[in-house]
Amino acid sequence: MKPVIGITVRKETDKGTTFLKVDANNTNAIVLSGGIPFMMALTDNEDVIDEYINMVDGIYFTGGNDISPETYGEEVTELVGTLVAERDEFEIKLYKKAEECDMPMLGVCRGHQIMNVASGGTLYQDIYAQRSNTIGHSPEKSMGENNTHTVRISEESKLHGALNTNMLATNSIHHQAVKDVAAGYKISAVAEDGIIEGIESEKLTFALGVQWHPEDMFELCSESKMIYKALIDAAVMYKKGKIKKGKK
Ligand SMILES: [Mn+2]
Repeated sequence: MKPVIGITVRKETDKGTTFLKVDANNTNAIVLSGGIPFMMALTDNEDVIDEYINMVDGIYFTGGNDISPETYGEEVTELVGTLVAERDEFEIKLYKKAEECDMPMLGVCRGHQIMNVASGGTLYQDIYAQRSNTIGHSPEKSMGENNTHTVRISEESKLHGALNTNMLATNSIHHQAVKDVAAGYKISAVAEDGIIEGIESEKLTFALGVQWHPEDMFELCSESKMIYKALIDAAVMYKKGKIKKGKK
C-alpha cells in the first residue's frame, strides 16, 4: 500500500513568470521510499487546503527560503534573506490542519523550522549574527569550511528509534535555526556548537524535523533513507486508519 505524501513547494519569480517548484531530490526520495509524491500548489483557499489534507496520508515540508520573523512575533531585520509571505502562511495553515488529524509529518531545513514556528516556537533570524562560535552550517557564511558537521542524536527520541545511531554526519545549508522549541516538541538532535538540528512532537504520532538535507544524501547515507522510511511507515499506518474509519 503506497501512501500519498503531500510535498510543499517553492514560489519563485523569474523574468516575470512565477513558478511553483521543488528540488527533484525530494520527490525522488519519496518515490524510492515507497510513497506517492503529491506537490501541493500554494493557496490561501481554505477549502483547497482542507482537500489536500483529505487527499494525502502524510506531509513533507521541504527546504527553501527564509521564514519571516513576523510569523514568530519579531520584526524583520536585515539578517533575513528573501521572504515569501504566501508560502509561510500556506505552510502554517497546512501544518495546523494536519496536526488536528494527527497526520504524519516530516520537515527538512526550512520545513523543520516551519513546523516549529507553526507550533508556537521561534527561530534565530541568523545564527552567525545572533550566536557566538557558530561554525560549519552554511557554505556562504562558513568561509573555507565545508558545510558538513556531525549531530548528536538523543537516545530517547523517535529519530534515534528510526536511525539507531547516536552520532551522524550531516550536510548543512542554513543560516536560520530553531531558537525556542515549541511547546509539545522536544529536541532530538544537536550540533557540536549547540545549534538545534532535530525536533519532534511529543504529542503527535509522527512529526519530525531535521535541519539538514537527507534528500540530497539519499543514495550516499543509509540514515537518510531511514528518515524517509520512517515517514512512509507512519503514513501507511495513517492510511490504514483512514480506510478503517471508512474515509477512503
Ligand atoms: Mn547545520
